[in-house]
Amino acid sequence: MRITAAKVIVCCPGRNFITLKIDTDAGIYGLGDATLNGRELAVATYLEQYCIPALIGKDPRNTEDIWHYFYRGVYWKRGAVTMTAVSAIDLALWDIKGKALNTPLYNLLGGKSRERILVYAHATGKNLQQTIDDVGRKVEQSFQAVRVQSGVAGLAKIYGVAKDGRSYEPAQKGMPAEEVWDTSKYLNSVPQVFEKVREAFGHDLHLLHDVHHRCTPIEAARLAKSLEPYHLFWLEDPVSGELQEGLRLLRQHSTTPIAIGEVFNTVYDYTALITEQLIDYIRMPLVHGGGITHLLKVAAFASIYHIQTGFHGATDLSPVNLAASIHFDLAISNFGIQEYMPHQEVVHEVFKINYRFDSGFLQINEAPGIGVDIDEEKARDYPYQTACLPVNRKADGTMYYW
Ligand code: CS2
Ligand code: MG
Repeated sequence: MRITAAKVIVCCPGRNFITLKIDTDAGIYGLGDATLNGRELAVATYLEQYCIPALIGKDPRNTEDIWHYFYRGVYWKRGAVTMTAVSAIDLALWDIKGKALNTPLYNLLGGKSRERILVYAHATGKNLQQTIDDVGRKVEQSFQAVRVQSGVAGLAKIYGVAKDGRSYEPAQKGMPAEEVWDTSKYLNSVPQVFEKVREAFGHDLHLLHDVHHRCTPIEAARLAKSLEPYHLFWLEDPVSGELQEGLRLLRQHSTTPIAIGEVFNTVYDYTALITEQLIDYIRMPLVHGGGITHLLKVAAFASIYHIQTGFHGATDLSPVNLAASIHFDLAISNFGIQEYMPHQEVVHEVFKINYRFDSGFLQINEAPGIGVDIDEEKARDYPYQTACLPVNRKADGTMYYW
């Protein structure tokens, strides 16, 4: 089998998505998600200029060799743009492989270790009561795990809190919006939120929280310790992940489980975090973390240290990534949980999906490969629109982590 052509499909059904489509001489094509929120066209250009010409003529079944061709074969390695391009190629090739063997992707990854995958929903609110009400709505929808993000008095905007009940979409059209941050107000507010949520919903509901990279290690240690009475399923991105050894300080002070890595893109971002057991969940998604080929290795490495997966699954990762994640989550033994933010209905005009939510879990059908398809004609109805993630400043104007 040979790759005969490949192209990048750019569309914006409610938000921007980048999809790589690889065609073969067997009449089979594969799809890979290449979406990188706020940097979409950088990945599209990287694929079109530096990857697609080199793909033509290769045997798409040689996923290991092709992965290394675009990883080791590149001098300027790693980084979100480069690895999202590598991931998209890898996902498309595994999609082709499954279709050529006429079997769902999970059968190529070890088969089913479970029949369905536990997911977590997002609950948000500008204030405590709105947040409690939204958690209640997610419980009514049968979610067994809920990420809770609440507004903080005195902060006009905060990560994770949707505007006026709309689904949370942080990238806004045009140049970055500026948000103002106050760690002290935040640290004083969060424990109260979880105290009230536990009072309202008891102790069996899995609760998660995303700090979104905004504490120093000692601040994160204080937060994680203050949340111990509410036994979170995980505390996510407590610190900016570049400083892996920063998690040692947090780990000395708290038993709250830690999840890190949605902004990571190779195993090298994780080495100390995994070998020193500084985290409990790896978040690096297929679309940014080197695809199936790399994440199989990373998940196996993590499993040796009793670390589970908890893949990123926000709406700025496409249905191609989510379906591939479900296949991966079904197969591996150290699956933990999957983030699930349902895409807006308009997204499903373009992406034909093969998974469904049922009573707190996601299930996938028996379609071969990844199993999602794209309607290219419909995609053309939704042209790209420049959109950027916000930036964040401390109250004194200092640039900070968003
Ligand atoms: C968040 C994301 O889902 C999460 O855990 O961290 O919403 C993140 O902010 C976006 O994916 C950024 O594009
Ligand atoms: Mg996050």
